[in-house]
Amino acid sequence: MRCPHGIVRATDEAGCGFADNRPSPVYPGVAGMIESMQRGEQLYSGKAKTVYVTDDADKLILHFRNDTSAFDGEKVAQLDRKGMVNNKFNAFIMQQLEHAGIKTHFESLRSESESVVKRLEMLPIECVVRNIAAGSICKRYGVEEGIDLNPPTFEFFLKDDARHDPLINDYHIRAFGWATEPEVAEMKHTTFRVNEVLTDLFANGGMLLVDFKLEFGRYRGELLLGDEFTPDGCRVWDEKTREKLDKDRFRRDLGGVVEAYEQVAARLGVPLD
Ligand code: AIR
Ligand code: ASP
Repeated sequence: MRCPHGIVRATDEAGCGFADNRPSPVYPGVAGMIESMQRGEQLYSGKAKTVYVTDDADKLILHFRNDTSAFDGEKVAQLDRKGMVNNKFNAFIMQQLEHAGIKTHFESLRSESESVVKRLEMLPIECVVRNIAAGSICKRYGVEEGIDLNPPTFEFFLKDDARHDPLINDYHIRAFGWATEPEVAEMKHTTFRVNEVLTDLFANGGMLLVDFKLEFGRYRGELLLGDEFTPDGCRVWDEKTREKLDKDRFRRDLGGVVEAYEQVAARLGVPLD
């Protein structure tokens, strides 16, 4: 059954969690929309998510764990509520992007810390757009954190923890067969489009989207946005104070990591309960 917001729900009575006067796109509460999809064998376990096969060969279940890691897995910790927060945060962002015409793998929330997604053939590439200098770009080029980047920069990284995700370019991607030329063009185009959509969204919540990382995969001849969009994979600062509200709080031992993620969620209107 589908509510007027397009959210699949178990019964007619179960609301989708949205008042009708809410601006679309809308976001489903977990209640009333637990999918009947069976969780099968574990396919892969990453640093913060575990991926399971399902009874549908085209679908996977992502389990967002409480584990958090940084510096390519060198620093790890367990943070209460993080799996739940990131699962719901990611669902919200993916639906905002879908609403803006960006194709993603997201299907539905399955539980507090699980989502159903399309099974993609992932490309081993990370796409990073930066609006403000922070993190590795500052170290690499000796620039000061906080400088506005005009135009926003784009970088490809190879997804390879053992090699510390080296910076790569279009030629490496094509020469080593990590993606095709049209896919390279589409990844860049879509990542900049995501930047436009999300920069506005975060600005409405009084926040600066400093930078973020996306991953893409193939699905039935198309390239879809995969993986996740959460405060683990982006930098977000308070617009006025420039307080860090993302995984840099963990990387730099600033404390209040999940509290910051919850604050970002609240400012964006992501329902967490
Ligand atoms: N990122 C890249 N690899 C893993 C992650 N999470 C994200 C960071 C940051 C952006 O990509 O969270 O938002 C750029 O990271 P860096 O380290 O290159 O400055
Ligand atoms: N390399 C990323 C970071 O430093 C992700 C990770 O290592 O888990 O946060």
